[in-house]
Amino acid sequence: MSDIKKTTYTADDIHVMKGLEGVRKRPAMYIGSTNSAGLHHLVWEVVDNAVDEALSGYGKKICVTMHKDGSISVLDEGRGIPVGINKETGRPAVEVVFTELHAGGKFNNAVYKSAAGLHGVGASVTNALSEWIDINVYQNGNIYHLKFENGGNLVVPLEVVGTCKKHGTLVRFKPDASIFSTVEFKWDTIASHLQESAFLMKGVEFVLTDEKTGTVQSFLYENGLVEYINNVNINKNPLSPVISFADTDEETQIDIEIALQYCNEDYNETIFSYVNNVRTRDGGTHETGFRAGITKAVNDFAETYKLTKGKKLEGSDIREGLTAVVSLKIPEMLLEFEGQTKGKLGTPQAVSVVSNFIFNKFTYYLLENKEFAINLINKCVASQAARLAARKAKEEARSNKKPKQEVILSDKLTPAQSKDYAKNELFIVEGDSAGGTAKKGRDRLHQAILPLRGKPLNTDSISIDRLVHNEEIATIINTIGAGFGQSFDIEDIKYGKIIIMTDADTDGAHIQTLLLTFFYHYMRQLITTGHIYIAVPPLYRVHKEDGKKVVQEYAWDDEGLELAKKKVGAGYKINRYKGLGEMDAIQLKETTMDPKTRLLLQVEIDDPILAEKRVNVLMGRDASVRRAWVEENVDFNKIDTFMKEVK
Ligand code: TSJ
Repeated sequence: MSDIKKTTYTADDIHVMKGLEGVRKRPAMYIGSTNSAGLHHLVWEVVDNAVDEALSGYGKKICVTMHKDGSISVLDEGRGIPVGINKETGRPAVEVVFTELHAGGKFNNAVYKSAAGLHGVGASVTNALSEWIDINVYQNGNIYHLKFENGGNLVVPLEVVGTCKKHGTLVRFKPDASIFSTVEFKWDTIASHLQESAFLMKGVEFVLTDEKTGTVQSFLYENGLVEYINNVNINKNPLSPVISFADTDEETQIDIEIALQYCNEDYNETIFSYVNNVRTRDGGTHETGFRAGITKAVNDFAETYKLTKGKKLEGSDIREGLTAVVSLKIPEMLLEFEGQTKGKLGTPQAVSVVSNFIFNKFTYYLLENKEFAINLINKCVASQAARLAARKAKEEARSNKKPKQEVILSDKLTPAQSKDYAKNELFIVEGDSAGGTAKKGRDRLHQAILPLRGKPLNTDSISIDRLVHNEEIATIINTIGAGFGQSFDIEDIKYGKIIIMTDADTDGAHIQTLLLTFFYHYMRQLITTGHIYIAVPPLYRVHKEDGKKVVQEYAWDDEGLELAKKKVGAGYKINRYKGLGEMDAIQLKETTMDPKTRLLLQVEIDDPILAEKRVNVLMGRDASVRRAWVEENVDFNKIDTFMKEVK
């Protein structure tokens, strides 16, 4: 039995499981939720460990396989999880990894702690929330195996089951269906996570296989971040090829990789930042440094060559139309995260390290590429001019003694009575008839209704210029009241919540996608500051007449339907709603509009690569690229990956 000591399991072992019991009692505390997002967390915990191993330089391939029995496996070509006896616990290290919370990091003294070592809760959480988990370690010519069942009970202790030449780790598990609202792994969700890792780890291959459908997809990027940008900027009009820089700061040992590209006809600034391969969705000191460095490089260049006419460019002028990926590897000693979700880098050194780095590199690049530099500065000057013009127009409007001019509202809008804008809600409703029902069911004080006739836009024919001339879109811009694009000012919005209300079918999803695309492109702050919502009408009404009274319950999914049947009791009837139009005003109010009882999804950008790419394709100049991509990639029933539930 080579180096495994025989272990006897005694009463002492019981405390090991206690931690896992806690995970089963309150899964959301560890994985955020027990819905689809939580389910996929189980996969990330395992994948991230394999990624860490590759990041430390062991193994260049990671395979994820969705199996027919509903389980999923992850295989790497690393050193294999250590199988020797851990002194503290007297058990094999690999067993500890799967039974103790946060145990993974203890055995890992890599310089850069990444995904798993940072905020990851560890593979033990995956074990705790699985029907079974099966582990094979290929190491020292042996195949080691152990298995847990029912949330972490060790049913097959570590043993050698064979010999082999390779090294690596294979972990396969089946999520516990009694814990999750769904145990169906989603190809798109996993593919997009693996692709993101592949962009960040050039030269490491990620292979995703679905045994049910026979689909296999490989992600391997030799040019990492350059391909990341090329991928998201598809269908845009770039000023130059992707520009990239990499280096390690001697003093701090902070490793920096940055890729960037400027595009015309884009006034957003899109920065994707990462620390040790974990996305820092709330930015932090590295983003601050990046912004400062880029701004100074361009400003200094413009000044040296006298390319601006007097007025100094502002940071926002310089970063309009910029897409960048900033990826840092920071030694554990210097790592600091902030914010509730730890999505913001706090490490103070990162400001100057990154700003000096990008200032030096980009300055040199500008000097070496004068034509690009001049084009860029012309673009910045144009942004500046547009910004100043917008401000001037606003100031003039204010200095007009007349009270602030009321926007002429469309006669399609049924306004809210209150002037307390933050409390007001705008419902953008699919179809005139549902609009009429919503009008009757609304709270007159705070809810406004704007019906949209049919699909507001056709993805096959939109172009940026035509878009804002589209009547439906123009009405939306006017109603929200804060301008759009460059002149959008979130301070001016007339509604605290903007709620898209469509039928729960493909057409409805199509309209949602189009509107979200529009908001993302032209009023991005509305999304990033959490103002955009999707109303979720119920799928079923379960009811019966009980004497003179009607007993009824609504259900949003099949699980809810079962519950509703029980609540209503024998003799129930079921209506299946096919659209908003089938509800009367009272029903629509109760189920979809009243803040006390409705279900809303708050739109957030959960998958930035997909969001950015989708928008660039849908809003891009080339209709044929758009059409091809839509046909191949957009399943309009899958846009839920962008949202989280709220009231
Ligand atoms: F998450 C997990 F535990 F389930 C898991 C871990 C899943 C998969 C697919 C792979 C892994 C994993 C862990 N692959 N490689 C490793 N490496 C280690 O655990 C390891 C190996 C050697 C040393 C060492 O210092 O010699 C240290 C570590 C952490």
